[in-house]
Amino acid sequence: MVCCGRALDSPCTLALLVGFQFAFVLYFSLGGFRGLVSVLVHSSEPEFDYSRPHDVYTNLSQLSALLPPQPGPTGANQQLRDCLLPSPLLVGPVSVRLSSPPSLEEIKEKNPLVTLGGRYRPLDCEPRHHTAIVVPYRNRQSHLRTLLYHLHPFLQRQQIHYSIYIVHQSGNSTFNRAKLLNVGVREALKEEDWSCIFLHDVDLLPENDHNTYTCHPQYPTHLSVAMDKFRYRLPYPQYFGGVSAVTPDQYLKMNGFPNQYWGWGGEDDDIATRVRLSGMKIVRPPVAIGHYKMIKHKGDQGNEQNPRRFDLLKRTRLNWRSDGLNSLTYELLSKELEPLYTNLSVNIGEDPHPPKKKSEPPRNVSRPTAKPIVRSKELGKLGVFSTQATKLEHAELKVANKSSGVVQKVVKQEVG
Ligand code: UD2
Ligand code: MN
Repeated sequence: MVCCGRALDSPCTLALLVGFQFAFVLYFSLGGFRGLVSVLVHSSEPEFDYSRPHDVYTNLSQLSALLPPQPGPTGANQQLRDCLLPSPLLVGPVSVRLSSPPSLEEIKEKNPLVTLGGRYRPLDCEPRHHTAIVVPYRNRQSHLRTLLYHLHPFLQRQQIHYSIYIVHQSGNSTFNRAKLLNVGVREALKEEDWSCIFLHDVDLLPENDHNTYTCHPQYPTHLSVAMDKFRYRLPYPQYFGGVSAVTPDQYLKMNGFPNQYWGWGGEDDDIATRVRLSGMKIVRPPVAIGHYKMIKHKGDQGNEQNPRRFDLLKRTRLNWRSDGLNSLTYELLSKELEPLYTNLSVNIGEDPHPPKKKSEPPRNVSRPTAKPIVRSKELGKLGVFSTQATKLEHAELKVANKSSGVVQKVVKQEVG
């Protein structure tokens, strides 16, 4: 061979060196191993153009043309064909209106086919899916209007049969999201044989109607995989907060959700752990589809960080079979069928360890707005966390530190 001689400065060695260098640079500029794989395998992720979203009410006038229902010669017994899959009404990315939501009356006018209790069923085809949307709630009036304005047309285009349940925690005791979700599931299933139950934060708005509000037959689904507040990435692998979905069977299998998380944080990680402990796993839509915007907000009075969440999370393995759906107690104070939602007002009892009343610092510094920074630390503390998440956590931390000294301060407190 002419080329590969012994000397280091031979043309062959130099070419090899340059080649390696080039490969090295390419490897990292493509985002390491993952990036390289996705380029070589040519990822099958669907692509959407989020820079030109449709109005969220697109295609709905077609549906309204069906009003009033025509009872025809065979009347209401007329057999409907099954709704098509996927729904021909879907448009992909939709714009999200975050500020100054319309009044409830205006929203109702825009959604003439929604019936009392916030229910909808397609008029021209037989729906394949029956979904209850359960929203834990207290004192977020404008967020609720924004959600209703957005979600009703979004869901109607998916041609599913659905109803929206707002589970309102009455009184001033510490907020308990997971317990409210338990109540919502139980009350919704008393009303109807729902095939799927969505657990939905009031401040999250889906941005792509291909993100269908239906359940996976075997496994719990986590839908809000890419949120604007986390720069459209999953903050860490076990993340289950925001919007998720279970079938009644999956819910039973995991004994529902914990009742003991009073205050902010931890409950969604507990739920994710229950999924695993009950022999299931979490499934997700592709990142390109699971886009959400979160309405920016500060911490709520009565939902301060739960200081016991670390201890509770350590005990999920011991507690999940005894704390959950099978230990749920509450008092249903009222059930009102409002035009755009069913309102369940509940007394879920008192926080057994209420936060001590002291002269508090201003509310907006009592807890971070970019949650996973703290939560990743929480899980890291418990030793259930992967190195990948820790890397992400550092990346998030850098971003947050740039924009907010407050976040940095809180993280230090958590870690210290
Ligand atoms: C995160 C999670 C959320 C939950 C929470 C910790 C995301 C996008 N969401 O939300 O799923 O795990 O952390 O508990 O990561 N709420 C009220 N009134 C209140 C307090 C809360 O209605 O006074 C409801 C409302 O539906 C809200 C939800 O509870 O969206 C979660 O509370 P949050 O929005 O204050 O917490 P956040 O944004 O950190
Ligand atoms: Mn929120």
